Amino acid sequence: MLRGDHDADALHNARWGPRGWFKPSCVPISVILVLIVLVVLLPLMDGPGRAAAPAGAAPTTPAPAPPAPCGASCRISLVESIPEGLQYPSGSASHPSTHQTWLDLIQAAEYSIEIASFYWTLQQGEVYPDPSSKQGEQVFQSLLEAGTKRNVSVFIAQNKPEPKQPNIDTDFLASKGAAQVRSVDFQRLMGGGVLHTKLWIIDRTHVYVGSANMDWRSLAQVKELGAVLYNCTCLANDIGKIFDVYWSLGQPNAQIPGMWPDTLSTPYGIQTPMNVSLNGTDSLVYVSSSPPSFCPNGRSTDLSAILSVIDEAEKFIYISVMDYIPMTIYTAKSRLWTDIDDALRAAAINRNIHVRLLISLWNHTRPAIPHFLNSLRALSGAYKNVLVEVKMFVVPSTPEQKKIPFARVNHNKYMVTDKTAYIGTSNWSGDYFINTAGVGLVVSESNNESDDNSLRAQLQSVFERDWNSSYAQPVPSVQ
Ligand SMILES: *[C@@H]1O[C@H](CO)[C@@H](O)[C@H](O)[C@H]1NC(C)=O
Ligand SMILES: *[C@@H]1O[C@H](CO)[C@@H](O)[C@H](O)[C@H]1NC(C)=O
Ligand SMILES: *[C@@H]1O[C@H](CO)[C@@H](O)[C@H](O)[C@H]1NC(C)=O
Ligand SMILES: *[C@@H]1O[C@H](CO)[C@@H](O)[C@H](O)[C@H]1NC(C)=O
Ligand SMILES: *[C@@H]1O[C@H](CO)[C@@H](O)[C@H](O)[C@H]1NC(C)=O
Ligand SMILES: *[C@@H]1O[C@H](CO)[C@@H](O)[C@H](O)[C@H]1NC(C)=O
Ligand SMILES: *[C@@H]1O[C@H](CO)[C@@H](O)[C@H](O)[C@H]1NC(C)=O
Ligand SMILES: CC(=O)N[C@H]1CO[C@H](CO)[C@@H](O)[C@@H]1O
Repeated sequence: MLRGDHDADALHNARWGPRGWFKPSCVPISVILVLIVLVVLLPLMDGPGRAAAPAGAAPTTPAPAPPAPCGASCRISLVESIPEGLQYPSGSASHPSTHQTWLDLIQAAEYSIEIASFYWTLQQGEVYPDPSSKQGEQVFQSLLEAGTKRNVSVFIAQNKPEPKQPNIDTDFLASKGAAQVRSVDFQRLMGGGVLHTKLWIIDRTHVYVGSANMDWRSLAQVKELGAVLYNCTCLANDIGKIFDVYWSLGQPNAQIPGMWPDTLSTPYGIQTPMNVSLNGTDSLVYVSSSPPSFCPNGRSTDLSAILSVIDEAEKFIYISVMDYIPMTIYTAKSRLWTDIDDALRAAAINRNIHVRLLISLWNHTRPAIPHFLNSLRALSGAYKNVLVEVKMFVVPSTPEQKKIPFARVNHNKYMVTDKTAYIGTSNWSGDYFINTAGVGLVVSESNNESDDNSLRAQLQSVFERDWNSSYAQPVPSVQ
């Protein structure tokens, strides 16, 4: 962490130290050099770098700075929100809650908290009075305290709110000096889409990535899945570059550059994952990003990550996403978009991979979704060993819970195969891979020995727990 400060120290020693080049005889040259450096660097100094790594050192560095070594220090854990009232048989997979994990992350922060987010309604228990909104309020108060009393720099990149629906939470944090907030305007930058990423980076050392929005319902009333990484500077620095992209695009009048600065490039992608030990398991990891125009050199796009995980599966592909629809649905005219659908059909038919989809059924499910799911399911048995199974997950509600708007849904966005765990932030419709921002954490084991405790194996257990549960129901038939 504080790579900026380390760099500053190194610079300081080089300049003034016993073997530095700053000798009285070269003062005029030095002055010119310093001026050149200032002219080149100053316009770029506006990264989230004050407490974290400065994006500012950018164009002078030919290659991305090597990440801090992680050694065997990285810990990873799945994190879940299980909506109030949902019950599984005892002994089922269970993981730390999003609520507790977020509180722990805020407490752990010494220097910086960077959050990329869609919208903020942590505090809106007043608008939808429900006792379970306490958890969101607690997270909000804890962030406020970190930003005001603990001298932690809080940086928030959010999707630009609609004028009629301001983010009261972030306006408040900014007005108290607790956070610096930037809004990314997709309408202006991309002509559509949203910042849909849900990402936390603490001290460029710990990370949360997953499906949970900055919404009290995401802690108590919506089913969410994510992962938390602790003491993992190498991955946190890589993921920090994705935050830097959002932060730079949140400046007034920002444009998507034709070429991103090299400091935002990454050596880690589909072909060249990072070799890192996670809880002592040798793992291969990379983080993908969407849309493609937000990907500096080396960053794998989220769609290519998903397709590569599908293509590398040898036995099964289990997918749990809220929406699955092979179309673009937020465009003026909806269009067929079959990139993922084709890959799944090819896996089932050409390679006899067992495919299972667990999609959400709730009040806001688009009527088209069951049509596409039934079309996939109908492939089963078309040829020997072709098996595509689909179920829909329903979060039941009491009459009281039914009154909470946009709650009581399985909001998970992940995929697990016999090789790989993919934990994302996007629903699966074309839009998310064309003009909407999201990320995917892709983890596989670097040897072939099956490790019952790996992240992949744990994610498989979560999928099977949900698939086997009474909440997973047949797809409604369509005429
Ligand atoms: C607050 O943090 C800034 C930068 O991280 C540091 O320069 C300053 O000394 C800190 N102030 C206190 C009171 O700790
Ligand atoms: C992270 O590292 C610190 C210092 O080594 C240690 O105290 C802490 O327990 C570690 N956290 C986790 C979750 O491993
Ligand atoms: C990862 O590390 C292992 C041993 O630590 C090594 O054998 C392997 O070649 C490395 N893989 C990559 C992709 O660097
Ligand atoms: C769905 O919406 C209808 C009407 O808006 C409402 O009566 C019903 O309770 C809602 N169901 C759930 C599960 O929220
Ligand atoms: C893992 O198995 C695949 C084939 O199943 C093989 O191609 C690959 O080399 C193996 N990798 C390691 C690290 O053993
Ligand atoms: C990693 O270790 C932590 C405890 O330090 C545990 O909670 C978590 O489940 C482990 N994760 C994996 C994938 O083994
Ligand atoms: C789910 O059910 C299948 C077969 O019905 C079983 O093999 C598997 O162990 C179960 N998994 C979990 C996590 O319940
Ligand atoms: C881009 C977009 O509108 N995404 C939607 C994905 O699903 C969530 C949960 O329903 C919505 O809140 C988002 O608006």
